[in-house]
Amino acid sequence: MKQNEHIAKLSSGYLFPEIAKRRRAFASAHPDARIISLGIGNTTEPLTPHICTAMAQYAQALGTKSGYSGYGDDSAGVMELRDKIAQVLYNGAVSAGEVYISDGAKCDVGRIQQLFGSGVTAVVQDPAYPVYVDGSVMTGAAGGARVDGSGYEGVVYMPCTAENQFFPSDLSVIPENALIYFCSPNNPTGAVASKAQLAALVAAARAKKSVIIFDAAYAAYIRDPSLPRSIFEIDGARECAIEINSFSKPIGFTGVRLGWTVVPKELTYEDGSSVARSWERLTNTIFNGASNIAQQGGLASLSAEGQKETRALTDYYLANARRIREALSQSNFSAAGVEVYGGDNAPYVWVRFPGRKSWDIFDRLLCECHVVCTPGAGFGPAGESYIRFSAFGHQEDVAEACGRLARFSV
Ligand code: PGU
Repeated sequence: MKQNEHIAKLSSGYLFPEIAKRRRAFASAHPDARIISLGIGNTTEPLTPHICTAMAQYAQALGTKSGYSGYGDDSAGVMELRDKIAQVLYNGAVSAGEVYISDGAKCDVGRIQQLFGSGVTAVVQDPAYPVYVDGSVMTGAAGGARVDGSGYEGVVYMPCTAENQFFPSDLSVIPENALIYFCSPNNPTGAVASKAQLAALVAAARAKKSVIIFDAAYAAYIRDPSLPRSIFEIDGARECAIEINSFSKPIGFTGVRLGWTVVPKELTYEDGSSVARSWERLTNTIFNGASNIAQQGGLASLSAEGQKETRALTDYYLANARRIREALSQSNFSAAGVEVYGGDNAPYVWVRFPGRKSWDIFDRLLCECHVVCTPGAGFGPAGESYIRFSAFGHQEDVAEACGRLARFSV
């Protein structure tokens, strides 16, 4: 049996297991070090009571004749949840039938890549969530070998750095027949695109007959009311965009697993056929629906009580982000020219160390502060010299990590 040639093109392991490996190596050499992880964006706080109770009650009922249920009628999820998402999170800008429940945004990125196949070009913000590029390489959508420090051949990288306020300066690089991955609030930079910026993106995609895969996994962290939470707030997006989203970060479902994808009815292939129809064909074939227990939790989160809990939980992580920002703005950092971005409408703080390598800073923070971050270079060539801090952590751990950062000599 030969290895899938596309998977063979991937030059290194997936970013987060690589980081975990380095952490483990350090921990085994320094068993007394109390390492604090502000690396992977993994939620740490308990499920909230209303949501947790709804799932527990549903799970109990599954143990009765009347409360038991098996597979759903199709893989798209329970209609009540689809409807509630359309109403509560999109104010009716999308319909229940356009909302497809999933086991998480990451899984749906993979299925979307399979949907469009190898004939498309991947366009990404640089830096970007690694799944967009790695997954594209695996499906053969992104050409060739990895060019060290400049990414993969065949992927179009749109640099998003402090110089352009983390929005691509030149959307004309988008080719025809492309899948454009766009994440806002952004992982890793924490930047949120404005309505005008997203309108420009939609116009560019439509002009090039390309499709935007809009990842709104962190929408619940937006506090500035002028910032768009969905691509479907933009006129014309229904003709050119798919939105993926997740319950992981708003309500701590990273382990429970629940997300959704919106495929609007107006979205068609160049021959006029419906993208939603082939999405249904694909998902009904290779996906048997999200856990019914998880779906009840998602539903509970969209009640008035659930929304209150969601707000409190996301506020908790945003307070961590604020604290991390403050620590990194102290004189030991600012005197060395360190710049701090993000963290106000997103749970990530993105930090630039001019003239330094991000893996070097990662190693030094691990060795000297026993704090794990994520090296920016892992998110793409333009992430070099940056590191990402995740705000997902217990408040007391974040406070401890910030204390250690205050003693770090850049
Ligand atoms: N989309 C974005 C932009 C993400 O950052 C993440 C998680 C996901 C989707 C995943 O959503 P699920 O619904 O839970 O599948 N990013 C984290 C975790 C790492 C990972 O590999 O997913 C991070 O640290 O970047």
